[in-house]
Amino acid sequence: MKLLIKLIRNLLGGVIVILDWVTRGTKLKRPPQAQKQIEEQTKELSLYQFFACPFCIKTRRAIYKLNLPIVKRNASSGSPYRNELLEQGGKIQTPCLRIEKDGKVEWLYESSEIISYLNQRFA
Ligand SMILES: N[C@@H](CCC(=O)N[C@@H](CS)C(=O)NCC(=O)O)C(=O)O
Repeated sequence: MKLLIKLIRNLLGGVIVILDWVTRGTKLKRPPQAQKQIEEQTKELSLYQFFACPFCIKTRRAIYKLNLPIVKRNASSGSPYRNELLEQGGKIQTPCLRIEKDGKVEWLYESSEIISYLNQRFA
């Protein structure tokens, strides 16, 4: 039964991934110098995520629209990033944005919080 639920969830997630891909439109365009600065700033960010999680898809969509080259870390079972998320972030919940600034690391959970943070900083 658990396996069936997991299968249905992944199938639905796959459908949402495809719908997202088809409908996501265009990325924000910046002058090359501004985009270079963004690339520097986003080096301190990484997104811990599951491929088919609807909250992660929503967050990845915002990242795509803002044209941010943020590294994605797969946090599903068997991945070393899962332990990293649990041990350093505090729980297994995706999406989670790892923010490293001035030698300090912050783990930001909740898709809507992550999207607001990114919009405030990069929109
Ligand atoms: N309110 C959260 C919900 C996030 C959520 O429920 N994520 C699920 C995956 S879709 C999760 O991490 N579940 C824990 C697990 O699968 O171990 C958000 O908007 O980010």
